Amino acid sequence: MDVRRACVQGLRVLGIAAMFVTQSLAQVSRNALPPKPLLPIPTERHMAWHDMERNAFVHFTVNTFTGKEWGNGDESPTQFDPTKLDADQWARVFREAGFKGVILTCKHHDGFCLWPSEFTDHSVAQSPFREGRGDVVREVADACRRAGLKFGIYLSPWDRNHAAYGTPKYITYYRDQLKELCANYGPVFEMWFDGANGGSGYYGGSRETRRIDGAVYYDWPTTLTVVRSLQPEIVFFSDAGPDVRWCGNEQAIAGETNWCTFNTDTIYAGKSGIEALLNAGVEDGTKWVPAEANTSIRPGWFYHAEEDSLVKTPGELFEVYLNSVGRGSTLLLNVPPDRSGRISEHDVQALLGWQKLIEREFRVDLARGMPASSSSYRASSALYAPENVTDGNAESYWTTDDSVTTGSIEIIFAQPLAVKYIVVKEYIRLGQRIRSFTVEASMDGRWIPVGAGTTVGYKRILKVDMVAADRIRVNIGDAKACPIVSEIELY
Ligand code: FUL
Repeated sequence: MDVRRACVQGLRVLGIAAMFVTQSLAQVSRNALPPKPLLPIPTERHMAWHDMERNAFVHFTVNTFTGKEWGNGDESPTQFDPTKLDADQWARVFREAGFKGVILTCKHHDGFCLWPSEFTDHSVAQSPFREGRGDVVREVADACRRAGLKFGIYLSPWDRNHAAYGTPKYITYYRDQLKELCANYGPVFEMWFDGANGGSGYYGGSRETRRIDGAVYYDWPTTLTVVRSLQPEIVFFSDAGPDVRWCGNEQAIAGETNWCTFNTDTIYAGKSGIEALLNAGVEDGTKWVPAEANTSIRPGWFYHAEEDSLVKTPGELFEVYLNSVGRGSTLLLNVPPDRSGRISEHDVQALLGWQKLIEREFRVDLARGMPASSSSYRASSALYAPENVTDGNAESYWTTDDSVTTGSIEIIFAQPLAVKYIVVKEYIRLGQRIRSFTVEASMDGRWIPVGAGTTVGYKRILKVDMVAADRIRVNIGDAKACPIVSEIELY
């Protein structure tokens, strides 16, 4: 073939290809538009928070030195004396343990401030720590930044030290402190508002019981606006939101059914008796308020030497992981520093053992890159084909036509493989949809049921009795709208 003929033929091939591209683009735009979001959907702030999966909680104050869990507010700041405080050690351990962020109790219910607040003397400035010139908040925030961890703040609304607690003057004080913390320590990823309001306290010497109506007294909407203006990316946690809700228990057991959706009428209410509601969420809730699951590595929130033998084992922490992250929640695990100001070796070993266990159990995703088939897929377009769930890309997904709310995806192995965990992820950017699903495994063409669940959300991990399978099938039995699955991983 001479050069001229070759060129003409080449152009013809290009022309035909261009025609196909134009045609298929037209088809895509007609039939295969992505599903419309099923409201409510997460914000970008929520998505960044979901992606963190595991954060460390740090309870540290005068209680560490008095042996209490709730200080009365009359503790002398001179009792706060961590002589070997090493925030870089905390950050190193937390990073190695797989945490992405750290939330520090800058002030617990006893009112003692871990930073030299200009609005009170009841702080590190009056303590022997760094001869009164120290700032624990600064050291921790800086160490987190150096270690690539995000930093978050806990500032107890209830203050058993402050003379004005219960009056409007205290709300001004509380907001001034929030401003100090939000303006001077770099980006804050999460603000943790504790719901506890126990009543009795020192209160500047009055030593009495003060009761407030939590839903009204704190005027949360104004406080949140103040904080948001200083930290636009912050996520607010409280018992019931507004950004992130409590999972309803302090064992970090997220709901077996766990909707990220919730209703605003329950926000700030501080009501008791809503634990079950917080745990499960509200299927038709009008706001995206996912559950955060918190617990402590020890029986108490603060360090007590007598609890050294009661630190959760790596195996127990792994169960905590499955019950929280494995049910679509973010885990907030408390690891309290000891009196020297370091994370004790007992806790370090438990955390590192836990991380090793997670790495061992989830080492190789057997589904990655494997062929997949499905009962149907949206507009039969490759954009929504079942292979998207095994491509390791959280942004691609399998979905069905709008009229279809059930479906099966099958992952096919070249030879039988042993499977112990099935991980399913919904593409929650378009809303949480799946109400129930089952999993089956095939051995020589015979299908056996191996697991079932209700909601999926950000991530759902099902532990199954080890099966040797040549195919695994995930069946979406019920969904609020066409189901959208971004990943299926098998370990
Ligand atoms: C509770 C508090 O009373 C505990 O002391 C601890 O801070 C825990 C995380 O929240 O409401």
